[in-house]
Amino acid sequence: MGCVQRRPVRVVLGIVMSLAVAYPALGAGEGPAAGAAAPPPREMNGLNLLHFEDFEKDPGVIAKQWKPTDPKAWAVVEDGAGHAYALKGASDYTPPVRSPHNISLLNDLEVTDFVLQADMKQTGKEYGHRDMCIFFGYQDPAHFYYVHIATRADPHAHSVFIVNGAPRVSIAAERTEGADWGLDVYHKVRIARDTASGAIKVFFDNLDTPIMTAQDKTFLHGKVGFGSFDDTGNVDNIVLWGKKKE
Ligand SMILES: [Ca+2]
Repeated sequence: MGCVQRRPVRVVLGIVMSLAVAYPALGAGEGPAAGAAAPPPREMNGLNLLHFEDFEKDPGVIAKQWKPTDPKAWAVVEDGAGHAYALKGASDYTPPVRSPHNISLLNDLEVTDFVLQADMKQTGKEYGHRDMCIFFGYQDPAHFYYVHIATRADPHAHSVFIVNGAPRVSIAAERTEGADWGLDVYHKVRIARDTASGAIKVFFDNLDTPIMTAQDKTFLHGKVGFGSFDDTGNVDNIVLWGKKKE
């Protein structure tokens, strides 16, 4: 009985403390916090909520949900008021064709149309190809799409890419000249995919105007994931709305 009575008090205290820590950070205009996040909307663009991950759960449960190219390169770390999923360094992984080395895929879930959102913080040094990546339409190690968000756009950086049994090819129709990751700051990143039209839209902080667009129908379903071509960074508050592959 003693345990039954005490347990709710601990839970409520935990929630109150999480909110108390998280809200000052938001109020100070420092961008999304790494700690507790409000539950996401059940629907986005007509798509149902399929997955929400804030990395505050049991590490064993989290580990089963993700499949990295090298498990030793990733860890759930303390960050600000809570925890985040950190790509700490180079993965011991050589892709079959020229494409990112550091990938962690959300296991056991394939989507067709989707909206994927996350808070992302780049933790590497500043240079032109300073990047973080989002993966989708993932079929196998040589067939997938990825978005590379980097400081300066060029043929191999800051674009939407397809890996289709050959070294990656930029397929962006429109893109900005680059993105400023800044220092120790989380950015809200969102990818919207519509398979009927082939549309791919990428948003960075501003969720109204995309920083990149593309149109492609090569892969109409697949897994999603996060990572970097060859840098480091943290991911938190991952939300996936979408249609599961039948
Ligand atoms: Ca978190």
